[in-house]
Amino acid sequence: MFRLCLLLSRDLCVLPVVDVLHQAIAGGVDMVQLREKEMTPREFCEYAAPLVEICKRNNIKVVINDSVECAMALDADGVHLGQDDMPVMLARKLVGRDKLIGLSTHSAEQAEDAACSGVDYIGFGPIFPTPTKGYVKGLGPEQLVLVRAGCELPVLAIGGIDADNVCLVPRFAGIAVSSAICASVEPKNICLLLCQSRV
Ligand code: TZP
Ligand code: MG
Repeated sequence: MFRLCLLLSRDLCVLPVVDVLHQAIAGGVDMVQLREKEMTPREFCEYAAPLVEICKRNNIKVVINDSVECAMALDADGVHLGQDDMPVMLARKLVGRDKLIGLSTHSAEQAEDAACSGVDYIGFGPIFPTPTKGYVKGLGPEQLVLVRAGCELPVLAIGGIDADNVCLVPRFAGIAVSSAICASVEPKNICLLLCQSRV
């Protein structure tokens, strides 16, 4: 089970991305997802390689958004897939049993389907509205109870979570957070606050 996953996106960061990562690690994140939608695979691999190394040195799990190929090339801990990405079964064939596969889900039905799909954890959201992905409406934290009823996998609540609303997210769920950490001038303190809410 993961407590706090940082969704690290360079363009959201106000501090240098390496500083954000170091501060987030110091603040207690236990997973990092590298999420870049605009980079070419070449740019991404060059950008991500040192970040993967920092996570490994600090024993923090690091997963790559979308790209099984980049995850494998970088020897990351795993890959995070969306509903329209490579089917989980095929991704598993490529990455093997020892790597993590996460899957984004957006309804209790998708979470239930994920339960027997071979993934290691699910993301569920958006919990709250968030400009990061253009969601003007959240599903609401209470939906996580339905998700839990149909899916025993570790679940990361995602979408619009910050230090003010995190208390509304049930504690059986971990949280995945991007802008509240990346866009802060004090990422470590935000992470400490977010982590406190999970104990
Ligand atoms: N999937 C659902 S909401 C979201 C993703 C990738 C964005 C999360 O970013 P933030 O800034 O924490 O809302
Ligand atoms: Mg995706």
